[in-house]
Amino acid sequence: MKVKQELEKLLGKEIAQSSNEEVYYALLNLTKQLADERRMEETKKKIYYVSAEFLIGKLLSNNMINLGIYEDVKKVLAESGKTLAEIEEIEVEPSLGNGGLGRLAACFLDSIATLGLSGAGIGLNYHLGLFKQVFEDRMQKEQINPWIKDQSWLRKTDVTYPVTFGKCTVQSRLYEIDVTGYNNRTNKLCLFDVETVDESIVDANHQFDKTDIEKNLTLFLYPDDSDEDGRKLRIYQQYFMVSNAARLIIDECKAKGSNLYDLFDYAVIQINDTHPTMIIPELIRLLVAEGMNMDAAIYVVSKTCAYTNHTILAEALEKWPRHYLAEVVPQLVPIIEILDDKVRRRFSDESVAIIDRNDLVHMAHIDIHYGFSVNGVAYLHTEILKNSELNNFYKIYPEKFNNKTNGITFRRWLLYCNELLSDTITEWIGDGYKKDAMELEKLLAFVNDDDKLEKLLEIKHQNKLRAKEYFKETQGIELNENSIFDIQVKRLHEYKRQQLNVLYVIHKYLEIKAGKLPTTPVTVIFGAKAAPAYTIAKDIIHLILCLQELINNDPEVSPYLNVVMVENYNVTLAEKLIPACDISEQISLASKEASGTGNMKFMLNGAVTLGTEDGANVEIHQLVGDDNIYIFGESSDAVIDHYAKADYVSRTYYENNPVLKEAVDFIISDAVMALGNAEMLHRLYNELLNKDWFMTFIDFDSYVDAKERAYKEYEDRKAWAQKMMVNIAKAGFFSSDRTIAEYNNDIWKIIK
Ligand code: DL6
Repeated sequence: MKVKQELEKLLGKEIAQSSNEEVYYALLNLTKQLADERRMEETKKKIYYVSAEFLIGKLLSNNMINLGIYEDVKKVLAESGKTLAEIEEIEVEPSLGNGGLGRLAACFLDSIATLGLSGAGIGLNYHLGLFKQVFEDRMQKEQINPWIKDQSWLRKTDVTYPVTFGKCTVQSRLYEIDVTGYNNRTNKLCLFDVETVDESIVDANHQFDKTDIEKNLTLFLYPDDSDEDGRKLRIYQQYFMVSNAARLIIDECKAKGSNLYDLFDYAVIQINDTHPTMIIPELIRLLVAEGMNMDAAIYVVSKTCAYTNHTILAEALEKWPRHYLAEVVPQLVPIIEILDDKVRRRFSDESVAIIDRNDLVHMAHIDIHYGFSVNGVAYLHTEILKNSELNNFYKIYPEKFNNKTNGITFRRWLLYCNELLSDTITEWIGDGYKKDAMELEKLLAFVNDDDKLEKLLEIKHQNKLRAKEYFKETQGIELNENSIFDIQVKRLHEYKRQQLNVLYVIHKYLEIKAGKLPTTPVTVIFGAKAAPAYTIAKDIIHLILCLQELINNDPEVSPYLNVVMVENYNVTLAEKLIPACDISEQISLASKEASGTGNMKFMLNGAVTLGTEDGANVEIHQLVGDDNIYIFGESSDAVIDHYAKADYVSRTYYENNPVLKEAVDFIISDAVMALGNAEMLHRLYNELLNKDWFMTFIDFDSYVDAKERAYKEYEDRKAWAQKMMVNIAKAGFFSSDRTIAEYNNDIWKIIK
């Protein structure tokens, strides 16, 4: 295809004569046309990945890479005096996800299409997304994040369904976004919306009438659930998502010839965490409405649905009061009661019941009893599910449990975000790794090749310069490209322990003040959004922003240590930060991070992990060996034991460790209080001292040791580059193409 002619045909003029915005929209349309040409006939069986989140990121470059026009477009733009980077600035990042769970769903859609599997994502079209984070007075403030433009990747369809709740019926509308595979088929992301949604009901403080379902249903992802109306709104959203999904799936299967008794030959439904769980009773309800008897419907649905668990945190394993469901979706309650009754007849163990003694409906229990597969997302996580969290279920259904270690798409997280590195790898080992990521292991041959090691260091430096320029321009942030980039970017949560990193920063600050200077300066970079109602998480952000102000403005310290918290961390910012990173902070309390996927992205881009033996860090450790990772902290067994015995007392650590005490006390020191809010800082201090549910203090010493070791070893540039090379070489296992091939072979069986 002649890219220049095609583009100029769409523009009606020369590229050089067109604005960046005109070029962006011409590229959007060209890409959509090409994606459409790659649509293929569907196979009999299709995978439906149902998820509350799809954190898809900007799509233009990713699609152009997958469609094979990326290089040509870049060349053509350059000939006309334009760069792709400036064109991409026009694109707004869709706000359809929150964190790892949503980004995983996006990577999976890419790999499903890349492996040539017939599949679709199904979710909701949130108009205002999660929220846009801004910092005011060194605090997180939330703003609406509208992202839908007149022209976008969304395609309006004619598909609509009436969806009935207890109090009203709404009319849905299906929108689609094409999902391109790398040199392969085009699939779809199906996003349901409600015709009557009204963005104008949201006031300047982000408040809106949570009971006005017709108008608010698809406004926000994860609306505030700190009150009853908020929690019910989440149920409305979940039911709306799954009722539409169920009907779409039934219609598509019927159109392909299913008589519904054989639904499982036509569809497999992957339930992504518990948000889509109601698809099980909803499908049963719809099949019964089609004339099937209840037992047959339960049998068919149980053979069609599979469940992925993404967390062992109790707060995220949803339990809804039965009376909420009775109000919002009364039609499902009798079905859920039948499902519960059948479980109770088979098993006397109260802990596996669906409706508990407090009348709470355990969504995960529905998935496990009435799905045919239950998977965790990393080896350790699945072991914890089998041996402790879900052990009572594992004893009943050992055959259902399986592990699928997460993965990431290398198209976005290497080829696109780190072109310097991917071009260099191609020069060294050819481009086979783009289709078979395990070929990256060929890089191991260069682990003693000085020139190539030097080149890796040079690429890292270039990526730091690129990040420096980007953050200067977009956020006014100054980054020192000659410093160690030590990065922790992920959702803000106490279990992820940003607060542990913060305590180290304070410790380092105090050391520098006392005259102990690091050899190479360090920049500790954070990026994280806190859930709007999560008070302590917002307090942690506040502390980071106070320290940023204090440290970066202290002439004694800032030449050696800087703290940076980027605003509104999202996929676009991740693409800039990850290639520039030296040290990847993966410091969750062992047993709490199901997998992590940021850890894989950093590794692939040549960062060295500093982490606990948690989630997929365990597998990274095994792959790269002791010399190429910094592991610290209590083991997951020890942590689980502490919880069981309830014997962790944070104050004891504080009282017995003067270095830790000094760092903790600094939170409420005059220096910090002068910049911050006393109530927030005291609350955080007291939380750590009196509760510290995620055991920050237990790992403080070993964290400081590991970090000091990493900083010291960074000084030996050759040895560090060798660690980088090994990390990149061993990252192939974490390609989402591998993960999806495993889902297909073990669970979905779309292509045998
Ligand atoms: O599986 C994707 C992703 C994992 O990598 C993270 O470790 C895990 O925290 C995340 N889970 C969730 C669910 N809720 N919580 N917490 O986002 O899934």
